[in-house]
Amino acid sequence: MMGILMRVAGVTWVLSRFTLVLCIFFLMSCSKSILISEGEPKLRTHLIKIEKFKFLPKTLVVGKGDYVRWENQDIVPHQIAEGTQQKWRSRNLLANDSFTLKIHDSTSYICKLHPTMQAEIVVRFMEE
Ligand SMILES: [Cu+2]
Repeated sequence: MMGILMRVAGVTWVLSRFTLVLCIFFLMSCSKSILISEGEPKLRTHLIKIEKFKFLPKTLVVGKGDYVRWENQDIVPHQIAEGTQQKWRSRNLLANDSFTLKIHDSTSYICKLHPTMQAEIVVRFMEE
């Protein structure tokens, strides 16, 4: 009789530990997902510097719907335009001027005033 009681107590103890470990894992996974959703806003603004007649970075990877802001850090004006079909373009950007655009598709672009300035934005698929 004592043997059976001891065995039942042992199994109960193991089960309770197992349940405790499961609860801890569950809580850890919950808090992690909450942190990720708070720490990574879905839409972001990315910066492209225009410096010494170059777009930096030359290739920028963004999420669909993110914003991109170009900042002209040269002393000469630049004008940003979509590369092949001229779907969009900025006004003339003077020194320290900036231009922001919401990005839905991958695109290549140039400077209308200095067409050798070329760069691209690549839209990556969201993992959800
Ligand atoms: Cu330019």
